[in-house]
Amino acid sequence: MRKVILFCIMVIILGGVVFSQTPNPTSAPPALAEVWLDIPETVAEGSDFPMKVFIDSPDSIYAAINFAVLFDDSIIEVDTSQGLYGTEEGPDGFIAAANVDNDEFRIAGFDAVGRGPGINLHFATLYFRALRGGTINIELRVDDMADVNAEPLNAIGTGGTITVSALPQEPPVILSPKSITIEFPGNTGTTTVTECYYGYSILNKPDWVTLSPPSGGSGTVITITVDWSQFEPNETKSGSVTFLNSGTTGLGFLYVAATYSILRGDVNGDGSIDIIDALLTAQYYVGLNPQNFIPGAADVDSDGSITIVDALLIAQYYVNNGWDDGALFTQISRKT
Ligand SMILES: [Ca+2]
Ligand SMILES: [Ca+2]
Repeated sequence: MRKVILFCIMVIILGGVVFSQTPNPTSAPPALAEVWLDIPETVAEGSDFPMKVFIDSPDSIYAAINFAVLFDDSIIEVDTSQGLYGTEEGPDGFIAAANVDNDEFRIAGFDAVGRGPGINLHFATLYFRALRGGTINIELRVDDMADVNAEPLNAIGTGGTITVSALPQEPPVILSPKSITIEFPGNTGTTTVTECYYGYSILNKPDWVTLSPPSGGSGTVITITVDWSQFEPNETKSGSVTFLNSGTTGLGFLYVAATYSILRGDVNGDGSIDIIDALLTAQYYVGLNPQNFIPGAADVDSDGSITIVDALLIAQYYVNNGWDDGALFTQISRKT
């Protein structure tokens, strides 16, 4: 019984071979089609890169294809945010569906009139992202391919090799200088990020400083600006800004010290006490809002308010080349 079955199978197989060759028994079978990947040799870690799919089909019009790209998904991944789910049809391509399943990117498509014959036909562009350093093989597996007559088309898939170059490893954010001192009347200082290829962000900082830009990478010059309105006269504050290395979760620190060292009576902060300071204080008192006026330096009699008395005391200082609070108060009390 087993022989009979085997015989029947042989007849069917032979019959199929004979039948398939019957229409034109003298013609050569069509040349093998090839589906291949144009893979960049080297890409940088963290970068996006395309891979083009080409088809060589010298004899046949291809009209349907189902293939998969296989790769090490710990090194690269499909960037499904680009194109149509990580794919884009080439001028000689057609895509009906695409799906990523970890290390396998499957693509299928059909076209009623087909494309080809020809070689170097650009079927599609696939978009990937390099995750980390390493060299991997990429395989292209053709599962099904058919010509425009819906006859199976013998095809091989050819992949290749790609090397992802790793970025330098650096745990913390390195700054130069690592500490800065800012003194009134200036309010800014700078530091430069010297090593942070993955980019930095600011984890925390004192509320009296702002940093610009708040994120960046190697080579970024950061300007630190002090808000003097949060200081009392002659107060010194210090604190640390903590930077986070986005790639390695390493930290970096910048120590900032700031002193609001104002001179009592020097209301414009130019380093000397003169009649201009008296004038500005008088203007402030009558509501003229003079520019560069430092209220913390103007209440020279420390009574909690800025009045014309403070302006007079500053003028007195200028004339007497020193404070003479008692004498001035005597004069004022006589007038009142
Ligand atoms: Ca002054
Ligand atoms: Ca006062």
